[in-house]
Amino acid sequence: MNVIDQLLDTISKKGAAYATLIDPDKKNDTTIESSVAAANESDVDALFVGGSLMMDGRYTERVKRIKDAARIPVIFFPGGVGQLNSHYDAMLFMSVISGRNPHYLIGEQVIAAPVVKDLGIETIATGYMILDGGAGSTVEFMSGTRPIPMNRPDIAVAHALAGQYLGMELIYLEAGSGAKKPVEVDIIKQVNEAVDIPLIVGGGIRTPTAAAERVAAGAAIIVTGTVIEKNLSLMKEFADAIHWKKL
Ligand code: 1GP
Repeated sequence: MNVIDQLLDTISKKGAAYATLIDPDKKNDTTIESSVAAANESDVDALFVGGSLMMDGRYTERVKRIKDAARIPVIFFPGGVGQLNSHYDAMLFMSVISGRNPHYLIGEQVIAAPVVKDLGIETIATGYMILDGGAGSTVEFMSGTRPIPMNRPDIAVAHALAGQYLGMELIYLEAGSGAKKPVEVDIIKQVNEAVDIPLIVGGGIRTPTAAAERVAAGAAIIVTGTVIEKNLSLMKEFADAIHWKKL
């Protein structure tokens, strides 16, 4: 089964899926194997792998270490075309549809596409929407785009619908890694009512309760990164809160 079908199957069986973000940056060099082992053991459904910045030349080597240790799908969550390599099971083939920067709407994708074809990576078309999480996130800076204000569900709904009509398989509502405030429950509700495709929600989700509230509002996939880096044992609590349909 390909990775998108596995995710959709998980969403239908468990109510929602849980992905842990591992940034293969040098700051995580010593914790990669323990993070992946904890995810394997904690009912995490997928690893998202990527980051906005690469601070040394050993990124690909770390992705290989993640893949070698993982017993769940390793999904590339791209910060840029330079992070492409053969160690991913699939990738979010994303366009930053909340922004008006042509490089991140289509430029990176054109550079990446022939390499993706050559490597044979499964692509999952994803409309990526950056919302204002209050922390001036790295992704806002690196994409050179202005985030959607958190008090404008109408703007978020219009973008998500446009993403669906453009053929996206998923919509990603991103408050930014380390956001002060995660994506508002009300925005998730309104976007979920408007579109028919699954919503990924991430950025600033720090507690299993906050994750469960977002699933109840319509999130199909929850992503956590920062909070897990600090406390691996939280993964199981997040997984239990997100998987509301008990098998
Ligand atoms: C995934 O960028 C997020 O969408 C991860 O955010 O690091 O705040 O969990 P945190």
